[in-house]
Amino acid sequence: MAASGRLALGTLPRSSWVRGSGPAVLSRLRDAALVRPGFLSTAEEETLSRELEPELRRRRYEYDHWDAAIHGFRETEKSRWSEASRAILQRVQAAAFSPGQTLLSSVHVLDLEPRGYIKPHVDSIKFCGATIAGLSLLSPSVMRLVHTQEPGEWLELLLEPGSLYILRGSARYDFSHEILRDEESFFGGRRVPRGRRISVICRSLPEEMGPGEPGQPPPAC
Ligand SMILES: O=C(O)CCC(=O)C(=O)O
Repeated sequence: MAASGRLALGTLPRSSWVRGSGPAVLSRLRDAALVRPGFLSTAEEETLSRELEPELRRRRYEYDHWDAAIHGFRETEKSRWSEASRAILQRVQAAAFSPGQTLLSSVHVLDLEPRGYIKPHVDSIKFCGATIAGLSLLSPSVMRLVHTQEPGEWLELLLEPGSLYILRGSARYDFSHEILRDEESFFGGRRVPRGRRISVICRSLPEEMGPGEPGQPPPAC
């Protein structure tokens, strides 16, 4: 049943997952801000969650200082994965990155508690290249992108569990991104109640950096 539900997702229009301030921004970011709903099978979601849970459980949720980008989170940088998870991450790499792009060697895993959220930010160019790709597990959420110079230009991405989002080029450099807190978690008129959410985020290497020297990114890069 779950599998046929996931197949049906592919027939829905893009507007079911991406909405924006107007047709121009939607068209301009068509290939720069993408959601692939149902990218993971239920079994793949469980594989990742089962592997991550023991590592995350050892950590405490952190709450922000006045200027921190994330509230109510714990995180880890993971470079060793089971064979099954490696296969999933290879699918992410093939779907989101071009063959010429090198990825950061460790994958950022972020666990937001139900009241947790991520404030608007642009990932530092010191720690992250042109592409960010994230898998969402456990809870749906809404990611909002706002143009840093033209705040009237925005996109919202509905991130269901099992979905993959990809931000590249202009969506990554010219727009801030955030994960909305539960009280503000709406996709258009639709309420998207937030529970605990785990994201598994792959990033390309900063353009000027060699593969051996990635820095240690702070929370939210
Ligand atoms: O949790 C996510 O998918 C987004 C994470 C994020 O904003 C970041 O690490 O820069």
